[in-house]
Amino acid sequence: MKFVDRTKIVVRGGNGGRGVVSFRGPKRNPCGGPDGGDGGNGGDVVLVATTSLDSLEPFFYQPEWRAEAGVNGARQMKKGRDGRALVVEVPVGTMVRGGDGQPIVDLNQHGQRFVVAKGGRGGRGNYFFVSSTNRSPRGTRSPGPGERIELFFDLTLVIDVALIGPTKGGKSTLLNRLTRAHAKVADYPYTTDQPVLGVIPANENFASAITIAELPSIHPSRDRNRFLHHSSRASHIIMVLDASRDPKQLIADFHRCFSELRLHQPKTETPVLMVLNKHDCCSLTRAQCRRQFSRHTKIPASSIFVMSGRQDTDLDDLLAALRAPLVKPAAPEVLQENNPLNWFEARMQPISP
Ligand SMILES: Nc1nc2c(ncn2[C@@H]2O[C@H](COP(=O)(O)OP(=O)(O)O)[C@@H](O)[C@H]2O)c(=O)[nH]1
Ligand SMILES: [Mg+2]
Repeated sequence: MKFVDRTKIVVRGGNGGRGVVSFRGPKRNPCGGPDGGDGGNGGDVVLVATTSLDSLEPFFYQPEWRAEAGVNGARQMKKGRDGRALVVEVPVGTMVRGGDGQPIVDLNQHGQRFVVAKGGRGGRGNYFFVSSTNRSPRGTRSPGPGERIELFFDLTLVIDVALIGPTKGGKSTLLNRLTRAHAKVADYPYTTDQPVLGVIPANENFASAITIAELPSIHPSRDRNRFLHHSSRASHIIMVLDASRDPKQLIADFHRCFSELRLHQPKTETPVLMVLNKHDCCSLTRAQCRRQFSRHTKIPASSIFVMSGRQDTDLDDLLAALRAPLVKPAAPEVLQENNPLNWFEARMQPISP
């Protein structure tokens, strides 16, 4: 599956149905009185956030979405049926921007619904215009077109833990150990080129599961590190480093990765845990490794885990640190400054249970 986290789409509400001009009785006989019905309203396009998607891939293949048009009115005052709303599922964590780049809504809760394009209003048939002074109107009101809007989607994964680090540190190995993911493990650089997700299931002691994403390794070329922004909603970041490297290189790896992280994800409150991996190839004891690393980086020793992702069977300490209280996701926010609050509220629909 292709991981797509940015895409542009066009949505259109359905056009309103036409109202008709008609008269009762024989064809075109105004004596029978007008009976032309109204057209139905066009359907809205409604975005719904779901946890069952984790990529914007469907929009990559289908960039245009259109709701159903309203049905035309008919004789005998029959109103046309309203067009059905088009429900478009987007992954939780999708930020929706308008064509001008202005944020519209951040869909960060499962089930959140937002009407992104309104359907056009149905036209009026001539029966609607009957009045004491105009008993046989021949006019109609034209139907409204559905709203057409260009949208940019920006997905930030809603995950609990982000695994980051330089290439070949052992991120994929650790992910596969912690979860049932099948991330590709190989001894060549940049094996993982898109985020890989895994889940640590809930158990009798912990009621909630933990979602972990391995983000592609940090690259010397800055523009290839934009995946790091996926760590911004995580409650923990784990940086996996290769402890078997020369100590100077290890510290340099840490500083390089840390400054890249801050560049793409400036939120400083997310705790960063350090995994010094490949201890099996390291000459120092675990305690020495931890002490030395802590001294040079000022990272507290309690946040440093020296391990061997390949050999260790006991990952309980790391798991206990991850189970520490999770940061709550932000509540839905009003984002579009140009639009008044009531515009926004009218479009935000309640989350169905
Ligand atoms: N000796 C040793 N090798 C490891 C350990 N963890 C991972 N590796 C190896 O390091 C290489 C890179 O691992 P990988 O998980 O793909 O690293 P990533 O690029 O950070 O995802 C692979 O050949 C792994 O088998 C470990 O704890 N000890
Ligand atoms: Mg990998």
